[in-house]
Order: sequence, then C-alpha cells, then structure tokens
Amino acid sequence: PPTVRLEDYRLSDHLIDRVELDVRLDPHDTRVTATLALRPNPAGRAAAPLVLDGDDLTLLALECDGQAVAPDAYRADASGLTLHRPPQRPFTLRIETRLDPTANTKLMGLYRSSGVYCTQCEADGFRRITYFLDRPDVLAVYTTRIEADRDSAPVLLGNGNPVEAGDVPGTGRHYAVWHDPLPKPAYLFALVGGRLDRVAKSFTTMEGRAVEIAVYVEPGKGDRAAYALDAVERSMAWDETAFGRAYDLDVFNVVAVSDFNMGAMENKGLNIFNDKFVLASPETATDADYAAIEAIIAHEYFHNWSGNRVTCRDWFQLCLKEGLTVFRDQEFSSDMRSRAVHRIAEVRNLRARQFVEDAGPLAHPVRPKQYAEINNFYTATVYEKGAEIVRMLRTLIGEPAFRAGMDRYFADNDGTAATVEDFLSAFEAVTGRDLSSFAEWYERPGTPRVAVSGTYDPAARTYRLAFRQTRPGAGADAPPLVIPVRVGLVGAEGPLDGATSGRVEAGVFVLEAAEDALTFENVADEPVPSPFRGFSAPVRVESPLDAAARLTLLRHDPDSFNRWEAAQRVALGLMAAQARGEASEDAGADAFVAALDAFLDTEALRDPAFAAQILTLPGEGELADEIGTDTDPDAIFSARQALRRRLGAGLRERLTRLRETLAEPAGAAFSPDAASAGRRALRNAALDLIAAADAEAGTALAQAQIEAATNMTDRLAGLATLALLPGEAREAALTAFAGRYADEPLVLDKWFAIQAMIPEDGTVTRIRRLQTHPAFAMTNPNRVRSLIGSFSLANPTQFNRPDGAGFDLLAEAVLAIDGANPQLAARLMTAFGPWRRLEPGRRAAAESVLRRIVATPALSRDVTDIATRSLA
Ligand code: B3K
Ligand code: ZN
Repeated sequence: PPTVRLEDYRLSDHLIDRVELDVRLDPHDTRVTATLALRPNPAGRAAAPLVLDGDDLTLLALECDGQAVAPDAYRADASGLTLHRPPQRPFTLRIETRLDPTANTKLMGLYRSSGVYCTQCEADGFRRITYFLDRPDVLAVYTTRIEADRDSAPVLLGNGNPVEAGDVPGTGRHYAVWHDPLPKPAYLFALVGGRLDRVAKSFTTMEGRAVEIAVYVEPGKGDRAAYALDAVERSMAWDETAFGRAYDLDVFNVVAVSDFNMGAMENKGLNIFNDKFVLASPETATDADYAAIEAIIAHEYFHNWSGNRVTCRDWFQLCLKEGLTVFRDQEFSSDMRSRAVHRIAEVRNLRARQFVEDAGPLAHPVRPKQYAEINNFYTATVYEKGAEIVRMLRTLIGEPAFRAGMDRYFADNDGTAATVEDFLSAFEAVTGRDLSSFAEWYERPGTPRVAVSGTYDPAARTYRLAFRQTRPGAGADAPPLVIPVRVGLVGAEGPLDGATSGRVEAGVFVLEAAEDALTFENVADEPVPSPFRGFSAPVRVESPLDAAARLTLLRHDPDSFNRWEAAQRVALGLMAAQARGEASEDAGADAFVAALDAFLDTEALRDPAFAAQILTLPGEGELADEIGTDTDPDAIFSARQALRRRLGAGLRERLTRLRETLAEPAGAAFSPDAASAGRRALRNAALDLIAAADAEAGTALAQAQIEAATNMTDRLAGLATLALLPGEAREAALTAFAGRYADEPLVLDKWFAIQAMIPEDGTVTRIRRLQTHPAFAMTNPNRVRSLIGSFSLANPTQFNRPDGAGFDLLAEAVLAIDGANPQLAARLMTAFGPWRRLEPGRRAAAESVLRRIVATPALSRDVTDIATRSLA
C-alpha cells in the first residue's frame, strides 16, 4: 500500500469556508447534496487542480457556480473527484451523491446500527459521505439539513445548535437543520437519525451560557443513562476549574449506538458512543464499567478543546489531541477517585499494552513518521505514552507553569490545526525554557531503560545515586532523553526527610545526560532509594535492590505508587525465577507473604482499593515482558498460579476475615463511588486468592457470592473465580448467568469474555461453539472483541497453544471479518504483536499463521499493514 510520510506534508491548494449539507436519509438510497464554498489557498500552488477525496461514492450530479460541470472538465469515480481547472477565485461546488447506509458494514461514514442512522468520520470516513478535502487542516463552518421518515427516525441530530425543524408535508417525512458556528475539520462531522429515548439536564457555564446536556439511548434504557449524564456534567464543571475551559454551544448531545468500531467519538456537540460506555445500572455494570464510562465521557467531552477548538494539522500529530486528552481524562478521574489508585491503574494499562507494543514489531514513535493506514495508529503508544509525555512536561516545569502553558496553547491555536511544535512552543513561551531536547520523546519508538544504583558512604554520611539511560535500538548518536525522576530516600524506620541534594528540586531530579549521579547529604544510615515516584517517566527501571530493600519501600515509602511498585517487583522476581525454572525452596515467598500480612494488618481497612491493588499480582503479559525472550506461556501461567496459591494459603485467615468485615450490610443501596468500589475490589481480590489456594472453599464462596449478589461487580467476580475452577459448579453458574441475562447483549459480552479467558485446553472448542450462539455476531464489534479479542489478548496459554490452534482461531476470525469490517479485523490482528518473543516452537507456529494471512487474496489495507509490519 502507498505510504504517507510526515516529511511530505503540504498545505492544501484549496480551502473550504462553508459546507451546506442536505442529507435525505433512506435505508438503502440516501441522497447527500453538499454545497461547498471553496477558494484557492493563497499559500498553496496557483492553478492547481482540485482533488477531492471519495471512498465508495456514487456521483449523481455536479455543478460549479450553478452550472453543470462539463464531462471533460472533471473526473470522478468511487475514490475521488478531480476538477481539472477550478476557478482561480472563490467558487461554489454542488455535489450530489448517493449511498447505502444499510450496506455499510465498515462502520465508517454513514451507517445504520440497529436501525439508527449514525456516522463515524475520523479518521477518513467523511469521504464516504461526499467528495471533500478530507484532511484535518481544512476547517469549515457546517450547516446540515437532515431529513428522514418521521416514524422510524423521530430524533434527528447534527453538530452545533438546532436551528429549525418541521414536517415535509404529505410525505410522512420530517427534517431538522443544525448549524455549527465553529469551523471544524470533516472528521468531526456527525449526524444521527433514529428512534431513541432522551435524558437531559441543564448546565450553566462559568461564562453564563445555558447548556442543555442530553444523552440518547435505545428506547426503554433511559434509566441506564443517568450515570453518563452525570459524568458529562461533572466533566464540564471540571474543565472549567482545572483548565479554565468552558463549553461553547447551546446543546451537548451524547448518543449511544450498539455497533461501533471503538469506544466513542468526539464529534462537535454530538458525541457518538459505543453503548457499552454509556449504559450502566447496578444489575448490569461492574465498578470497572462505571469507571470506564466516567473516563470516556470525560475524554470525549475534553476533546471539545483539545482536539476540536484546537485540532491537528495532519494525522501524524494525532498525539497532540489524543495524548493530551488522555492526560486530561486521567487527571479528571484522579480527582473524582483516588489519585494513587488511579495512577496504579494507568501504569498497569501502560505496561500491559504500550510497553508490549513498544517492544514488538508494531512499535512506532508517539509521533509516527509514516503510515500506510492511519486507522492502525490509534494505538496505546499515541494515546497512553502520549499522555505520559504531557505528564512529564508538567513534572518538569511545575503545575503553575503547566497551566499557564496550556492557556497559552489554547489562546494561540484556537480555531486552527496545530502541530506538536505549536504545543511545545506555548510552554517555551511561558517558561523561557528550551524544550527541544524534551521533544525527542515524540520521535523514537522503544521504552527507555534507566539503570539506578546507589552507594552509601557512612563516614561522609552521603548517598550517591547514579543513573544511566539507554534506549533499545538507538544508535550511539541518539541524543539522550530528558527524564524527570521524582526521587527520595527511605530508611528502615521511615522516609529520610533530612537527606537533601541540591540536584533535587521539589522532589524531582532531571536526568538529561546518558549518565549522571546525584549525592544526598546528611544521610544517617544506609537508605533504600525510591526513584520514579508516581511513575514519573515511562521507562523500565533497572535496580539491583534485593527483595528485603523493596519490602522496606512497601512498608515505609510515602509515595503510594512506589509502595505498590515495590510489591509488584518482588512478585515479578519470584514468578520470573519460577518460570525460568530457577526457583529453589523459596524463603522469598515466605518473606513476601509476611510483608503482605503486615501491610494488610495496618492498611487494608484504611484504603481497601489500594490494598486490592497490592494483592493483585502482575499479569502473565507483564511477566512475559519481564522475561523478554523465548517465553513459555504455560510456565508463566504456572508460576503465577503458584504464587497466587502461596498468597492465598499464607493469608487465608486474614483474607477470610477481611471479606466478612468488608461485606455490605444487607439492604444497603448500591453506590458506584470509589470508596464502595474499593471495598468490593478488596473482597474480590481476597476471593481470588482464597480460591487459588483452596478450590473447594473457593467454589463454595463464589457460589454463595453469586447467589447473594446485588450488583454485577460481585456477581461477575464470583463467576470469574468459578471460571478458573473446572467442574460442574462452573458450568451450572455459566448456564444460569446466560439465562438470567439472555436479553442483555452487554452482559452476555462479559459471559463470552469470561469463557474466552478460561486457561484450559477445552477453550478453543468452547469458543468455536460460542461463535454459533444466537447472541453472538461476527458483525458486532462488541461481541467480537468479547469473545475473540478476550481470547487472543487475555488468555496467553490458550491463544499461544503449542499446536497453533489458538493462532488458527484468530486467523479464521480475522479473515471472516476483514471483508466486512477491516478496522475491526486489523485491531484483532494486533494480538500477534508479541509473537517473536515466544519460545521457538510457538514462534514458528505464529509465523506460519501470519504468513498465511499475508498471502490471502483481497486482504484489506488495514490487515495487510498490521500483518506485514508484524512480520518485518
Ligand atoms: N478520536 C476517536 C478515535 C477515532 C478512531 C478512528 N479509527 C475517539 C477518541 O480517541 O476520543
Ligand atoms: Zn480521543
């Protein structure tokens, strides 16, 4: 496929100032008339032809300034429209196209989801609606008239503010006109038409604007939209206080649809959501679902400034809106919940997805330099590592300067399409600092390593802490990164506050050279270093600390993140040794159990959510990442099981007591708030460990919990525990669950996922059977991700079966889906990412499946791109 390169960026030769769309919705024969006010770009090439993008379009009519365009003056086909000699002055094009929303299985452009008309235009779906300059640096003011059958589509929504609505007499049809006063790129265009229930509330902005916030959902599900509606309101209020950003239209609409390729989309004034991230009730949603809904609602809302008011010049700048907006939603969630616990969740996610991506064949810089298919670059690297870069910037320049820089960025770039350079220059302007070395973070793939080692001098009472940074694959000429290291020292009895170093300012040391060291004065006893507090940089830390020193951090570090990190490192060390077959009779595990016991004694009831994190061991993926090469997923699984069993046995009494103490009083009303969720999380972490140590007791406890559950979190946790314990009880519980939720597709997704993750030989067969279940559909992205996605991303032993049956299952699904929905197929393909680090037998099996996929005729560009890069 042709490659698009950042270095080839050129301004558009034409601009579009205004767009008037007339969309007549019909299930199979939708007519779109676009009236475009165009003009030559004074900064572009004079007399250039006008080349409009198109994808799968049928042109019905074309007029320029009111005249039909002569056949020899243009060329149009499904994939574009060229006007050979466009006027050298402002002119108007009127383009009529026809489309079939029902046949649109790619879920890009205008399509139907359970009968509801909706759109998805990012990154390049608008060209599937009309011919256009479909690039983010062409900003226009849109007016949209939507017309549809009144019975089947009583609700008609567009971007911006509603202007006018009415009947089309004698036709059974009606229309609505929407006007969006703020110029925007085409990827932010949206419309919706359908039968939907509405819940709404009013909000008054700090500028005094009255805003009507509304959430639209499938009829009958209005009561499940209350939490999302509340989250929008909290997001609006938070962006005012935290960033001084007010909403700018009279209405803010959120629509939930059931067929959606990703989580949600930030279309101006009309966010469209995967209903999984809107609908919630205690009976159907887990605490994790509530948290995800809150975060994604916030994320899309925050795009209104970071993405919409200031958009991206080109798709290479995607992190400019995505990394920044993830950072903003993470800050929001941290303020709404527990900051320490949220940080742990962020880092778990970063390590599980971004570190793995960055270590494999799909690694790319946060600002990629080239792409064959842009939709494959909505990655953990662009989003999550992108957010870490913004966070590091704040750590480097401090909170007040960061806020001033953000204000400056929004002020200087409002209404424009910006670049990463524009972003950094706003912070240079307010701080007077040169950020050119810092910018290196955007340019290269790979997770940096920082080796940290300390030397204590008892006579001088000094402690020298040395740092050395390296980057995988970076040549000797690669400039070092600017790495903020939040650091402190901890002694046997607690934090060493008396120790100081001139190189540490406000708790932060800045590592700018390949090697550097700092010296703490006034250190009475040999300390334990605590670097990268709060995970101050997205690096892998290499430190020679032994388990005893790490357990000192677990006990005394004032930084919660590093307390958790210490426990994780000890667990990783124990599991990695066991998986490599190095484990002897380990006193190490006993010391770990004892430390956790002591920890729980003082902390479990003070902060149950944090304690649950401490008890949750690193996942199999992280362990594979730690081992690095020639990994054996079965050995990894057994090592993790062994440690879970050990913790469950060693902490048995305490965990049992905790479960009793933390039980909700009978009849208590459900609340999704962080404190209640934290109590549930700790009870369920305890259940998991008890069951690991004692299958019989675990089965009984899980059954009782399912029986008594008054919410989905507890019910599903019980089921997840049973899922790991083969036998009658499990199958009976699965059957009962499916019966209870037969009419709840989003709950059945959880049921599919739990079974897809069973780490047993029978799972491939089970999945093949589930693929024929009436509730399963290869055309619905949520169903596919639940069954096939969970299997390939969250069931390492079975996906990576030595006989290749897991790889075959994924390959078959990818090929079955690719023709209809290439984006979904390509997303599934990324599960092959870590294939090269497998042991030789599995590696060969994965490679042969990948080669078979690449050799398949008529493969989409999306899948071809992932498969070829995976093999490169
Ligand atoms: N911006 C969208 C993602 C679009 C993905 C296109 N393949 C959602 C978000 O990040 O907010
Ligand atoms: Zn986003």
